[in-house]
Amino acid sequence: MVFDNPVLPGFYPDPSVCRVGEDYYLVTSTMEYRPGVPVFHSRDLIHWRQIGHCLTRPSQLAPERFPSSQGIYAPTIRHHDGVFHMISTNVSAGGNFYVTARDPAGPWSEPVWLEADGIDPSLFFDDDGTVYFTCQSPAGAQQSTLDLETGKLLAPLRLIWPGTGGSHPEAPHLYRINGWYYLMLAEGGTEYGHMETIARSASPWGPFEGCPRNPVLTHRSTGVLPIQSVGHADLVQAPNGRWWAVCLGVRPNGYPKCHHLGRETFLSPVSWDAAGWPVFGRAGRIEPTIDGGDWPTQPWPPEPARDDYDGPELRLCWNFLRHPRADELSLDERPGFLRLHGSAVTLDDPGAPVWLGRRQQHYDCEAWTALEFSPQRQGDEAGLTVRMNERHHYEIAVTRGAEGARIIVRRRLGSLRAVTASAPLHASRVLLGVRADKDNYTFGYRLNAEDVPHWLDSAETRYLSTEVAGGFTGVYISLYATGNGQPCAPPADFDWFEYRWEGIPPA
Ligand code: 6LW
Repeated sequence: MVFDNPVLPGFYPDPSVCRVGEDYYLVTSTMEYRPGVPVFHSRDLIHWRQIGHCLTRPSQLAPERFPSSQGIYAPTIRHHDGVFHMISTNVSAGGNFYVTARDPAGPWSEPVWLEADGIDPSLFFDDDGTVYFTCQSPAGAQQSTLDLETGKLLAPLRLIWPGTGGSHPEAPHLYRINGWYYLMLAEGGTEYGHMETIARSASPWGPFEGCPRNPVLTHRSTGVLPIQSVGHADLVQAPNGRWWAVCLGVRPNGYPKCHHLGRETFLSPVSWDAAGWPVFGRAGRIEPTIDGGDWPTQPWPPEPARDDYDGPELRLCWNFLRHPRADELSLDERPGFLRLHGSAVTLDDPGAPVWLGRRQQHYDCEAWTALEFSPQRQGDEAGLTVRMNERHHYEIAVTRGAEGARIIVRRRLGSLRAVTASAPLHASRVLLGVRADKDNYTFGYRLNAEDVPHWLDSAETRYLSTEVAGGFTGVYISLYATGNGQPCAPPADFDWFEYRWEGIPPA
């Protein structure tokens, strides 16, 4: 069986995986987006489908306005005694916590908050019933034992392994394999120096002996490889004894290298050498196409490209920005439409605009929406935005100019904000779209679904990249409404939204 990486394209960083019988479950970080921490299910580690989120209620994730790339960091998922545990850090409010569920689709429990500094927490359930809590510290992996009932650490955190000297030792995971305790660690920072190292000991407290081949996974100093920044890995063993790892990585584009889809989830086969150390992929490298050998696959039916907003709930791919929307978004005020009541908050505010987004997961893709909106005041605006953060986004929108409604393309890049194309609009219904390739977004509109698009303007992808915009997230394609400083007078009604990537030829 040959498979393509990433197995979860788009902004799905810091993956963690566990197995229950023949089923695998995976979680990733969500930062300022909600609901928090998506849960994916797979039968083969290659094909994943989302089944829920861990953090769906304000009591789990308070409606605070997390700055971009803050909020929910690196989760770990483990299953023990019929219960799933997801442990993570809210770096903006509260620190480390865990939630539990018997059904990984949810609902998940209220959070149990821990008194422990450090990010990237992890749990390990030993055979004797001891529960280990391991997390990052600036000096390396630190650890304590934990009373799961109360969330109390049973001893002060103790440094157990400093790593191999790389910067940012983080994301420690402890495992027991063949009688050894293995401690795996990310080092080098999540950027191009990222790597994964491993050590082992007869005791969970060390002393840990590092693998002589460390780092066991890295693409640092291999600028030509199409996948970069690999690290932050988690191991899992299949029922047939085979080992695999998930990790994060990026797919840079162009020169100088940039990536705008975020840190994505990759899968690597893992074998063990004669001395009992893991070998990731091919000699510590992960390729875009991997021959996984004899391995049965179980794909899921494809997700529909179009959302008609006919159902009572939003599909799991949709996220809110910083705030769980209640009053400002409705699927039943106008049946068959997603209705947004734009607030005063603008797309440039580090607040919570009325916004609903899905990840851009493919370099070559096209997204369209049908919008019914009649702006009444200058400032009333609704449309489609391609967002990295509040300082780096592009939109095609309907707004009101001096002579009536207009379609505009706007770019917000750092301190620059400019409308770069516009056209008058004499209808209350319009289709707005964006076509993406590796290098450009091209924005257009149609008055009828059968029309050829009027392409208005193009803008470079690289200015929405992590290298330019900073942060830990990736681009979202989103619907929004705003009054730009005052509530938007009319509602914005979106009839449907479509995201296509298969069969889209490169522009
Ligand atoms: C995460 C840290 C990291 O907590 O990035 O790649 C941070 N590693 O482990 C945010 O995702």
